[in-house]
Amino acid sequence: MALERTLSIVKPDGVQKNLIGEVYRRFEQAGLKIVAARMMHLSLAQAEGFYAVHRERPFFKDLTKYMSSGPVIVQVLEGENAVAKNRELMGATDPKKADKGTIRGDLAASIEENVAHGSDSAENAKIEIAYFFAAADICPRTR
Ligand code: RTP
Ligand code: MG
Repeated sequence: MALERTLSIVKPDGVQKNLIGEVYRRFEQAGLKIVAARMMHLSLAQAEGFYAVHRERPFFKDLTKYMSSGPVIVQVLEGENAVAKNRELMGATDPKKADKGTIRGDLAASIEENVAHGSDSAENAKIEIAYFFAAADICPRTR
């Protein structure tokens, strides 16, 4: 199976609760390699642009306000089946429904403040990676 890339974000609640290391540990243990990373404090406009697919949803305003409320760390993960593997590691959107052993099941406070974002398809991963990174920012791992 070919290597795949996905876009991951440790959301403001994850950074605030000092969970960056814990989330990265889970990626690395699962064989997902970090090939680009960047800490940033999103503006409201950047959060709105990133989550534009959800602009008609009732939670859009809250979501974008929360996503711009503090620093996040954005990373590109590379590995076999990276999109699905990252979604598996994160667990269900709502931590009440997420399995134990998943990032959200173990660490998230609510359906909104749920620690991590992960692209939901290979096609969206390409769009989301390009939203934050130039091709030259990505450092393919040879070992
Ligand atoms: P994400 O895009 O952040 O990886 O999360 P997801 O695919 O599991 O869930 P999605 O439906 O794409 O929703 C995006 C984010 O919006 C917030 N949300 N709030 N209040 C609510 O009912 C609600 N529903 C979703 C969450 O932060 C969710 O991760
Ligand atoms: Mg989503």
